[in-house]
Amino acid sequence: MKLFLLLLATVLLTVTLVCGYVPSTLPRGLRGSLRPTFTSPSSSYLRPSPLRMMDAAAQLPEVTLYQFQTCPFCSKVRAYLEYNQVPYTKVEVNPSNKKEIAFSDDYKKVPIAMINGEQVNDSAEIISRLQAVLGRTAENAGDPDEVSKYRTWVNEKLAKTLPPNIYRTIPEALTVTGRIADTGNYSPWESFYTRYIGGLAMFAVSKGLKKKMDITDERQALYDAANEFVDAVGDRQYLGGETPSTADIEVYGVLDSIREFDAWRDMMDNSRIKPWYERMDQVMKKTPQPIAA
Ligand SMILES: N[C@@H](CCC(=O)N[C@@H](CS)C(=O)NCC(=O)O)C(=O)O
Repeated sequence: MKLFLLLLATVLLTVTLVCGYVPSTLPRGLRGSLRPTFTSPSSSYLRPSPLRMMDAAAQLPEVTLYQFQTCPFCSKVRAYLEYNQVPYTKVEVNPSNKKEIAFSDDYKKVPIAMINGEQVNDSAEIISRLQAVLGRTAENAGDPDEVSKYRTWVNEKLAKTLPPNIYRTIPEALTVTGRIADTGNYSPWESFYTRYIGGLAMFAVSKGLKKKMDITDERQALYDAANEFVDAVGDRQYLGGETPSTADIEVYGVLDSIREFDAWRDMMDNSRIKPWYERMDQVMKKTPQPIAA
């Protein structure tokens, strides 16, 4: 019975990491500690580049991001912050007890951001609020309708193709849960279970997701999604034209969350996204990354 409960707890814990397909309710014994893993870079490092200069009147906001390191929606927000050279503090949330976001009464998902002391929930909302604070347009660059369409597509389609791909085989699933265990805010016990039992559980769960999404070949679904975006970009450098739109930044952020996995490498080799991705890499690498505390 105890073994069954532990197994169930781990399945729920891990499934939570596939972004809310099942609500996470876990035993109190599985606890982590508040651990801000990154602090803001020094202010001199953060001077906006001429390319991405903010409105003169706009101030850099104070941002704390409550997140899971491996969550695509969190990666999307990080990409937006880093593209715009906004310093932020990262707080890794323990997926089992979520005590780091205990202040949030109703909303229990990540990302949550505190922007100038105000709580903002949901990746799209966070990015919208940042845009307002930074004095930027919603699209950043490009046609507003097209950018808006692909910003919705990022969450509704692209992000959903990731779990069946990253947990496709047992070795792939174990690699992913190993990475989650390494980067997440876990106790040693949670880390062990997430890595091994969670990996096996996620392999099984991913098959259910695949069926639910009516996907026959998960890799092909990923390549098709990547190619769909590339086709939308067409002859342009980015969807935004000469500079990335908010949708470019969001697609990049979501795909970057699987960068270390086989699915990402296969996507690079078998879809047409590589040239766009490399252009985005260049733009993103010009931005400073958060500094480990
Ligand atoms: N629409 C939300 C989705 C957020 C989401 O599903 N987050 C997942 C992690 S990737 C989560 O917090 N799951 C935990 C839960 O559902 O309890 C967004 O874009 O921020």
